Amino acid sequence: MKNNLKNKFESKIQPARDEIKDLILNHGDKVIGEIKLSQIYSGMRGMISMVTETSKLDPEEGIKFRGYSLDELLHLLPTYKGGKQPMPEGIFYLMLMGDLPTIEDVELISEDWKKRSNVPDHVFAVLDSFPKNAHPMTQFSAAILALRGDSCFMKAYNEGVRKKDYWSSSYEDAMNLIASLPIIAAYIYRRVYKENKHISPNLNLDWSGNFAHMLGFDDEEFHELMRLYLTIHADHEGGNVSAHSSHLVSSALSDAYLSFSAGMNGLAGPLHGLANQEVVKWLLQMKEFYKGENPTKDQVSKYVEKTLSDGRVIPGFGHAVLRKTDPRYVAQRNFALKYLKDYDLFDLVSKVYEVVPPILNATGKVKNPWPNVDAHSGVLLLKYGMKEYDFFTVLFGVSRSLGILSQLIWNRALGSPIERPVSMPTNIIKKKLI
Ligand code: HAX
Repeated sequence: MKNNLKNKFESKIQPARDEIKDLILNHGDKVIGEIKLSQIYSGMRGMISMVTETSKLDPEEGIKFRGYSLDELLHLLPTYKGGKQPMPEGIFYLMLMGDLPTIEDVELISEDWKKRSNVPDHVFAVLDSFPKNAHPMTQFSAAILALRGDSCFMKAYNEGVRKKDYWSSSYEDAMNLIASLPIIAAYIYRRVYKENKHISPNLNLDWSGNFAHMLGFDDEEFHELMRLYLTIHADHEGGNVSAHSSHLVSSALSDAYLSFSAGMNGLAGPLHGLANQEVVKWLLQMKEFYKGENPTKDQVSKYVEKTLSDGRVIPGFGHAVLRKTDPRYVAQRNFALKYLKDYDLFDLVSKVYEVVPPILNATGKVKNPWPNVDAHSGVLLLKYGMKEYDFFTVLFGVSRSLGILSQLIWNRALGSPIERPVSMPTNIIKKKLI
């Protein structure tokens, strides 16, 4: 089987370049949105200000990857032999190529990533130099930077590559980085929590299965969970903090390593990807508060009220764009209904799902009282024995590489410009208005 993904991708570039050139030429002066003063002071909510091809978030319908809803993709993407969950290789193909992969396309990506999964010794030495209590996301981001010595793009750039060919070496960087992330993440996990006892890759497995194996989990159900997990966290259009920060950094022609590491620093914030660890911490604290008993709905309500009156947010609830229950939450709930029915923490998550939205609604200020992806992911991992919840955002990060890096390849192919919006001090804004 010949791996012609790169050639197939190349054939998509010129038509896409022509399409955008034509759009700008014929419609470049058209207005497609207006900016209100309040948006400038509220984190640019609702402003159309960048182009992302890989996925689009609809407030009501949730994420769509190249036009397909998550629910559709859970049925349409190829699955691993005998399994039911989609393989993340498939969503990567879809985001990069714009159309659905065949099983052969997915297997070719799996094979390609296996061949590319090389992490030089100095990266492990960088990780070994961290104190074990350094947050796993700090270690993850630093290791990605340490890998950068291998950047094909920087080498090509230093050798004077032409702008129209930037995409080719960026493609190599993106594929090499995606292939290597599970090794780095598993190394961090085993070093910090499993007495530095590392597990060699099993190259008979797919990307997710091998990752689960290197983490130390060989239960096929956990492998299926990993496939689901790494698929549903892959992308959430371009405006979220991790995708946007990667996009911004890469617009300066910083290579894939610099750009992706920047995105991971954003993902590590508690209002974004770190929320998955915060949810588990909060659930366990609630259980402890009720002396280890599984709280009743009434007790959950009281705990939620207490969290709010302490001036804290309810982790895993709310969203800057979504206005309904996150379809990624629903996908995980369906997995739990199948495999975790009698698990006490799933029962608690279900009670929280019933209790929190009306309480958040009653505050009168929360725009979306419904759960997001992070409200559910942690308990699934706990159930299979992965208890070290400060590692969970690293798993999210490994998945997010698929969306961020497929878009980075497109940005290079389309010659996306350096990003440089305008900022203003309040006194000038006032002068413009009054
Ligand atoms: N609990 C309590 N208060 C909340 C809340 C929550 N879950 N969600 C929003 N609010 C509050 C905001 O803090 C804000 O209060 P102030 O006006 O006093 O500042 C008010 O409601 C309006 O906020 P909003 O417009 O509804 O929400 P934002 O777009 O400003 O913020 C957040 C969106 C996701 C950051 C927010 O809902 C939040 O903090 N949620 C909890 C943390 C979380 O789950 N983050 C993960 C989000 C998904 C993600 O990125 N995953 O990686």
